[in-house]
Amino acid sequence: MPTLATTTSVDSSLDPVGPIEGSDLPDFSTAAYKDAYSRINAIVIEGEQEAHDNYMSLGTLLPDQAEELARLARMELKHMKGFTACGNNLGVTADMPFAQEFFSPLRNNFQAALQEGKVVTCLLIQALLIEAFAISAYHIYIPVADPFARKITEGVVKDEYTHLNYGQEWLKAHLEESRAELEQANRDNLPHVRRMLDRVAADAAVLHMEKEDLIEDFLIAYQDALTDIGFTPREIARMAAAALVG
Ligand code: PL3
Ligand code: FE2
Ligand code: FE2
Ligand code: FE2
Repeated sequence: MPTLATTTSVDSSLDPVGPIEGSDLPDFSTAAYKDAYSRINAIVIEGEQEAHDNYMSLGTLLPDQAEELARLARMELKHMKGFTACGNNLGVTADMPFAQEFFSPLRNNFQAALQEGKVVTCLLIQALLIEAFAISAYHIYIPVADPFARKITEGVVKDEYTHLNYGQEWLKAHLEESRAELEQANRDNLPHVRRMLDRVAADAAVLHMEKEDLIEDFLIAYQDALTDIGFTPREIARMAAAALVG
C-alpha cells in the first residue's frame, strides 16, 4: 500500500530538515489512524490542560515565583489549543474520559503532594517527568505527523524544554535539602510513567511511533535533567532502575 511519504515529497523537499531517513508516513485518513489518534490526541490535550493547572498550583507553593509560573501555565493552554486544532484538522473527536483516567495516577500523586506543600515532589512530577515524557513523545511524533500537526508540535517542543529547564534550575539550586524527597518521588512516580508508555504503545505504533524510541528519548531527557541537577551517574542509574519495579 503506498504511503503519503511518496505523495508529499514536494512538501518534504521544502522542509529545512528534509525527509528523515527510514521514516514512513502513515495514511492519516484511515479509520485505524483516526481511532488511535482519538486517544493519543486526548492524552496530549489532557496533559497540556493538567500541566497548566499544575503550574498554577505550584505558584501557590512558591508565591515569589507565581508570575513566572503563570507564564509557563499560559504556554500550556496555547499548546492545548494547538493540539485541539490538530484533532479537528483530521476530523477526530478526542476521547477525553480515556485521557483523564490515563493521567489519574500522576494527577493523584501531584494533588496529594500539593496538599502537603511538597514543592520538590510537585516539581519532579510536572517539570521533570511529565515534561520529559512530552518532549520524547513530540520528538518521535514530529517526523511521522501530518504537515499541520508537525508545524504545531515543532513549536510546542521548544516550550517544553523551557518547562523542563525551570524544574531543573529550581531543583539544582535546592539539591541538598531536596535529595531525599526527590529520590522518594522518583520511586513513587517513575513506575507510573513506564506504565503510561506501555499503555500508549499500541496506539502510538499506529501513528508509526516506536515504543523503543519513546523510551530511549524519555530516558535521555530525564537523565540529562538529573545530571544537570547534580546527581552522579551511579545515583541516576539507581533512580532509573526504579522504573523496572512494580
Ligand atoms: C506538558 O507540557 C505536556 C504534557 C503532555 C504529555 C504528553 C504525553 C504524550 C503521549 C503520547 C504521544 C503522542 C504524541 C502525539 C501528539 C499529537
Ligand atoms: Fe506504513
Ligand atoms: Fe506543554
Ligand atoms: Fe510543558
